[in-house]
Amino acid sequence: MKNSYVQRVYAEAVARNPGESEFHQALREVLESLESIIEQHPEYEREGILERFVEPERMITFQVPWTDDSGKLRVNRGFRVQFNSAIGPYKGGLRFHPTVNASVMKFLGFEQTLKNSLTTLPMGGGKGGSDFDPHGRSDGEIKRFCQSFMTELYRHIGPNTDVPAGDIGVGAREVGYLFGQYKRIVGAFEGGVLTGKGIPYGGSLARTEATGYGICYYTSEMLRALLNTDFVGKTVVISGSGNVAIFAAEKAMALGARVVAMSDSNGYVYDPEGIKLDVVKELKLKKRARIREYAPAVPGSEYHEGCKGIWGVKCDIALPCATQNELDGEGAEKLLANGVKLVCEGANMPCTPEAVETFRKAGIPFGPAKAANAGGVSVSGLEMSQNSQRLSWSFEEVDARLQGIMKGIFAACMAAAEEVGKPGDLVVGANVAGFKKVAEAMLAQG
Ligand code: NDP
Ligand code: 2IT
Repeated sequence: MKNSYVQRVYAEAVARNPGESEFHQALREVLESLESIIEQHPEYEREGILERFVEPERMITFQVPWTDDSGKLRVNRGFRVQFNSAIGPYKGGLRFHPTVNASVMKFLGFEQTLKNSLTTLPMGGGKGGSDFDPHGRSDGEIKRFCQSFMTELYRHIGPNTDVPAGDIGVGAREVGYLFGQYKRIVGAFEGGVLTGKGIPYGGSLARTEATGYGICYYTSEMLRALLNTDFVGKTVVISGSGNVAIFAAEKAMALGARVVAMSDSNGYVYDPEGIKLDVVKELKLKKRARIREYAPAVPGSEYHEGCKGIWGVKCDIALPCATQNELDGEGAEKLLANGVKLVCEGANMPCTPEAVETFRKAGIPFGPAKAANAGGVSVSGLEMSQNSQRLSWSFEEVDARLQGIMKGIFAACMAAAEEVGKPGDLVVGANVAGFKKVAEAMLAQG
């Protein structure tokens, strides 16, 4: 960091949010990218644009009491970070995972602000969730937890103020329970208050697939523009086996690739013949089981304990789709040693700064999360549009719009990177392109 305004804002943000390493990491990467456009716009400093950009507009924490199946009362902590509303109502997912804390919420809300700007749809940035661990919980426990969570959250959200959706540990089932409780409390059917809803009550077709499909549409653009090739015949490794990973795998296969490894938080499976996605879907989406059960079900495949080992599997394309900081410098070195040709982030901030630097030094095309995984929130935006119209579009129509949005995001990242003298640097391009619109909107609104 060379610019004194950027340095000062970063130092102050670090001091104000002590110990919040994920938030610091996201801030540093973005602020470093913005130096040249900050220098071109002295009014940003005068108007405190960066100071406002790095400080959540509102941060809510609350108690979530719920009763487990044995009758014991338990308490978790709930969060909603309303990060930036310059270009639309706060929008972003809810995460239920034991690692959720203020730092994770702020990094995700900050990233979401830029991601949502890139989509071209009118959505500000937000995020929420809880340190609740859904693993091993019965359906009744999940329902009671969601109802208690919404009993506090409802007063902070609304179709024109803040629109949550899913993220890790929150899928269609949880969104359903959350929506039911919201409706019960406010006494009105406000479909646009949550996205990722089930199809019978206002969900959008293709929202389930959107994040994963969008990652592959973005990766296809990278392959075409930067390597003059496509997915056909490529070997792909995808970490995770949740919503994002499964539909990234589905689209990569449909585009002609062979996906040879997937993982969960315990370990990974390697299937040299190509992962059988119907088996993964059955295990992870239907049975909520562990990925290790894939190996006994599919002869010729292998299960390995430990999720980081997946980066040692030889591949052309790596798509980290599980969680933050899952791919570190060591993992990046292993991928390079095995001849990886492209890396594209599906999860939010899955690559550590060391991993990103390793790919950059090696000249490997690298797709940043806030651009590559923006397909999910884009279709959430389209779900809001459909709810406002009281219409629902066909799968094909939503998918066609998603493809158009992802191509547009790629083009915007390339153009912004070029504009600041970093051609082909999609990290810088995504940050600059996302920030410009947010900054202009903040300036205009005073
Ligand atoms: P899911 O809960 O559906 O799946 C998460 C997957 O990642 C599971 O396989 C899980 O394993 C694994 N995982 C989670 N935490 C860890 C961890 N600490 N270490 C190792 N593996 C882990 O979540 P999603 O697929 O929805 O989300 C995945 C990523 O994509 C997240 O970073 C999320 O923020 C991001 N994202 C999601 C969007 C969406 O629309 N859902 C949109 C854009 C980004 P296990 O089963 O063992 O828990
Ligand atoms: O990280 C993300 O973009 C999401 N979890 C999706 C958010 C949304 O509002 O659809």
